Amino acid sequence: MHAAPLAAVHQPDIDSERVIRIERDILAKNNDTARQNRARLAATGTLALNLMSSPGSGKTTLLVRAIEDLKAKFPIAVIEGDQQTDNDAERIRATGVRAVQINTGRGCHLEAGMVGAALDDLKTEPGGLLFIENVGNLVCPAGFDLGEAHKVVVLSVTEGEDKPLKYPDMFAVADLLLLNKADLLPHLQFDVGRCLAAALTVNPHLQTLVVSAETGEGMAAFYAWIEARASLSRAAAVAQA
Ligand SMILES: Nc1nc2c(ncn2[C@@H]2O[C@H](COP(=O)(O)OP(=O)(O)OP(=O)(O)O)[C@@H](O)[C@H]2O)c(=O)[nH]1
Ligand SMILES: [Mg+2]
Ligand SMILES: [Zn+2]
Repeated sequence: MHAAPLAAVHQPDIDSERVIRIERDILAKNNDTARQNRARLAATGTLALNLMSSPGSGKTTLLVRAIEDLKAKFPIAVIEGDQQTDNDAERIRATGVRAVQINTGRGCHLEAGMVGAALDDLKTEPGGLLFIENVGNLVCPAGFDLGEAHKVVVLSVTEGEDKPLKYPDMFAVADLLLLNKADLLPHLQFDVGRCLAAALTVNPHLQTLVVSAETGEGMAAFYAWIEARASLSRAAAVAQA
């Protein structure tokens, strides 16, 4: 996704056809590994969600609240992606669920191979939830399938209502948009309707929920969304067995 344009911009003398070939190979290999991850998760009836957003939109805060509210109903495991630190994995572990931190170093997105390796460590329990928090970045994580059942994009109201139009790829690949930090709306010039319309312009099939990870507003609808899909994953695994 991003390797080619970045390389081409930073080193204009690189042969662009060669760059495109390398990029295609990287994505093909990633897609193969993602298929293996998806098969592994399907076998145990695990519902995997890939959460993506720009840095600081509230992914970890949302996860901590969701885990507190859902951990009595589901076995839950979390894969945390960040360039550096295991701060987010520590925040997740404080809830009592298992979390693996992946540090991507200079890398700006998770790839399927990293998730496969984390799955070896986590050993997800049957019928559970796997949350994958991607590296904070609204651009290239959109291009890398990890083997998840659904991509969830988080956008917070402090980021501006035009983001879906400026970064369309992320909103085009997502199944669900969580518009977070709704508790801050009284303090901002932010038109929720315009923002959601922009997102639907990019992706008419996108589902949208307005939430606050801080106050819990709107979170019940997110849990219902998760529970419905977790039931389907479990039923599919039983049928497959
Ligand atoms: N007011 C308000 N603040 C929030 C909400 N959700 C998250 N925050 C705050 O936003 C900041 C960033 O939240 P994180 O959960 O760390 O965001 P993140 O997306 O995980 O960030 P990275 O992992 O660094 O990309 C923290 O100060 C949170 O307390 C919300 O719903 N309302
Ligand atoms: Mg985080
Ligand atoms: Zn990247």
